[in-house]
Amino acid sequence: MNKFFKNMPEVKYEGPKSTNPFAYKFYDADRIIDGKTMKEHLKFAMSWWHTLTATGTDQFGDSTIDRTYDEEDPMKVAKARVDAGFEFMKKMGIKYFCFHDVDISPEGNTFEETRNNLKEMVTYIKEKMTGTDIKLLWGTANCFGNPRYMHGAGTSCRADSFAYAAAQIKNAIDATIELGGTGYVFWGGREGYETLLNTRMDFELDNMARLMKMAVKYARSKGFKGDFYIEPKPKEPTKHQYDYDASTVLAFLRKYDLLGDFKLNIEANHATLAGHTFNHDLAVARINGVLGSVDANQGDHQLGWDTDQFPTDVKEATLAMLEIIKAGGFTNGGLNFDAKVRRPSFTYEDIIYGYISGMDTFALGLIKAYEIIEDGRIDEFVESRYSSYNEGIGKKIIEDNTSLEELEEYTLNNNDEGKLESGRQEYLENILNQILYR
Ligand code: XLS
Ligand code: NI
Ligand code: NI
Repeated sequence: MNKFFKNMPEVKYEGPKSTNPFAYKFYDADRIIDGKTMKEHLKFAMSWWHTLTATGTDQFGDSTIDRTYDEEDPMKVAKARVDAGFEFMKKMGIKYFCFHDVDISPEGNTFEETRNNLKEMVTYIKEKMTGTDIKLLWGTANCFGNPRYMHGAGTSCRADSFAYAAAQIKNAIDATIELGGTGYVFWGGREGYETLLNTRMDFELDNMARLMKMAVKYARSKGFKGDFYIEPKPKEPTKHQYDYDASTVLAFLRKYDLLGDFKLNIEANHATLAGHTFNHDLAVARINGVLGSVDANQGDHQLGWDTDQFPTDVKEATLAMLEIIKAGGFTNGGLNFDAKVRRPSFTYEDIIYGYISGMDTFALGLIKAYEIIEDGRIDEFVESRYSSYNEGIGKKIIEDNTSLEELEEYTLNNNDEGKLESGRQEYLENILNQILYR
């Protein structure tokens, strides 16, 4: 059990006063809040890629982090990674994980070799899962890293690249089903464009939908009952990503009649790159009934790219949890930390600290979100703000029981428009801070 995370104790809840760096201060897995345990509310998941494979490379430098787990042969490294991952999840009390095909298994020299590697790794992971309560939250295919996807995958100008992506996705779906995953994600890393001078946008979007429809048809035929997700992101790697934000993705899903099978996987740092708050994109998903799963991380206010940091911002987490609670909580989805330790944080301990910060931040967010709901002042204010629609002409408007003519008549005879009331943003912000910091 203690091969990689040596000399590090199991991480347990010790409460806010603890100074033990290897303890949760707020995440108390079995604490019941509103009839559900914290672990059921939050459904934390480990991201295979950032946690077990990412080595700290960036545009300016090589790896700073060794993730070879004392092995050299790629399949042996992949298996050691599974051992390390399960050791880590058990130590942290994390019950779910997520992966891309290439995170769990190395690419071979031919597609057939790649496919065989994946099958072998799925068998290995399945054995590891046996006898544990660790589950797969979602799987996905990395159709962006390999140079063959330089023009896109589903949106590539090359039919062979489209076909290769389809073949890869078929196998990633098989892996997801075999491991009991309840979700399958499409994050279109290269599904976008750099310039309209060489791009047929309509053609590419039609093809992207074609690929998704084939994926749904195939997965359903194999008995997959989970959700498909699109993960919106506005830019990076391409200049114009087709899945810009929650609203853009919703329009796409409606146009291509995919709403019955797809929900959204909202990522914090992607929402902020789109110029929104995290809770804005969660709210857009919620009010449209498609809030499926969440990639929890945070960006950096001074940097304009996807920094994928572990969340530490309790206010942001609280506002996010409010949306998730209002959406009725997670069913097939959960909270995946699409987050990585910083490049100079190269030790195994650093991964543990990263997850403790993310999990404590969201646990505190959950607690504070319920405190806001129980306090009731914010909800009460919002309720009263719209009260002119509870009777009279307002009621007629929201019951779709009036017309421009009637409203003109009403306005002509209305000698008393009544007084407008303050939006009270500052009053509400004071309540929020009072609850967050008491
Ligand atoms: C990249 C994405 C990616 C997806 C899965 O920005 O967040 O990690 O979550 O492909
Ligand atoms: Ni991201
Ligand atoms: Ni993500």
